[in-house]
Amino acid sequence: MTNFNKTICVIGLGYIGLPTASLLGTKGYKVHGVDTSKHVVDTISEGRIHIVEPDLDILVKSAVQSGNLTAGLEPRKADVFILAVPTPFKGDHQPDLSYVETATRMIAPYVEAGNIIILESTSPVGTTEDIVARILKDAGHDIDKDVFVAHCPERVLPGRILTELVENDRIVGGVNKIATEKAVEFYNTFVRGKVLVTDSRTAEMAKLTENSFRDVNIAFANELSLICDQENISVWELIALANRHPRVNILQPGPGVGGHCIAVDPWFIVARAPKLSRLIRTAREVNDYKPDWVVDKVKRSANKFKRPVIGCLGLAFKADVDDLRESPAVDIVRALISEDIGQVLIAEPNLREHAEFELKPYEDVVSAADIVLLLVDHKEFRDLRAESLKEKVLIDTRGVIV
Ligand code: SAJ
Repeated sequence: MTNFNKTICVIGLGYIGLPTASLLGTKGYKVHGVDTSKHVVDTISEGRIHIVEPDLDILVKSAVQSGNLTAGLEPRKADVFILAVPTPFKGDHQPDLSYVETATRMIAPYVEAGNIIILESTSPVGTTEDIVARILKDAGHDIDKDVFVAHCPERVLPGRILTELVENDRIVGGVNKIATEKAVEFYNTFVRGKVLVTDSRTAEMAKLTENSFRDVNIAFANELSLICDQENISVWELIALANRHPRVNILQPGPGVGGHCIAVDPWFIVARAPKLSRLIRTAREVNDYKPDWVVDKVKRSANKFKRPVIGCLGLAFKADVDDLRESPAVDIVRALISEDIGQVLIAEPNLREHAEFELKPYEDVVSAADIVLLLVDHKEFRDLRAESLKEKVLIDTRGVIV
């Protein structure tokens, strides 16, 4: 398959869809991206971006300027359709697959014999077959002969998306053998990592497994952090020592697990196998409890003061990003304010402003604080030294201040 003259339609221009669309636009494909937001479509059409990701602005600008990337509210006919829409969960931790369903219905009238349809959104087992393939079948397409439906889960790390889109190994699973072959051929045109071959259900489960593995490992670290706090042992020293064993590799504790992936995906396994996934569910509960524990710890320290100034360092869900989705730091700051535990000052060096919180330079927050609460290990905070904070109470949820 040569890229030139091949057309691609990407549905969903968010953190995965936009980098993918613009990358393909610079690899010789003619790409049309679709989003439900007019603001997103207008921004991209002007060669600009609506999300923060290193180097994405340059890539989008060059793809749009070359005419290889267009954006619109409606799909167009294409050789390959890529669905990169959100798959959140509902209040009861059940997956919300309405975006996948809507996106598939949206492309169905544009799909023609010979087309490849790929679901990249992280999805519960069976989604590619039961939603994408079924809707296309109901629309009159022969999914065994004419159109080729496959799942290829995205696996990129925010902050490194453009590198990982090309370098990471990819897992590709079709709803049948021919669909797998067609999808593998497509990914081999732009992926430098290995394209690993399986069926769609295993591909779906593989993605959920990767993020659940990380969640369970972080839950182990977070549980150790509670035990060590009670035992007056440094959990970071403990983990560093244990990790010197050749077969031990524990991740780092923190204020909780955030982001739109690791805090969400394990629930997709639990939803389909509630009785069998006790460890995965417990890990989620352990990680979700950690922000409450941090708030309690601040409260206990605050009791020593009349009305302390609590300096909160960081709001993002992890280091050196501006992404606040599912961020435990935000939940903690909100709880400290709503419970009126003291005067709360907030620093987030990756944001200029925030709709809900007033942000201050981190040096001012540190110098005014009675209690310094480090929530995110941003590079700006890594220079702080315990020695210079010894007049203050220090609660370092990431173990960066030495
Ligand atoms: N965290 C810890 N301790 C650690 C590592 C992470 O508390 O030792 C926390 C972070 O602070 C953050 C959360 O976990 O709140 C998640 O951060 P992350 O860096 O582990 O992962 P994400 O959500 O940015 O990206 C993950 C990646 N998955 C894996 O590494 C298995 C990425 O490759 C996936 O593509 C992405 O989820 C996704 O889109 O599913």
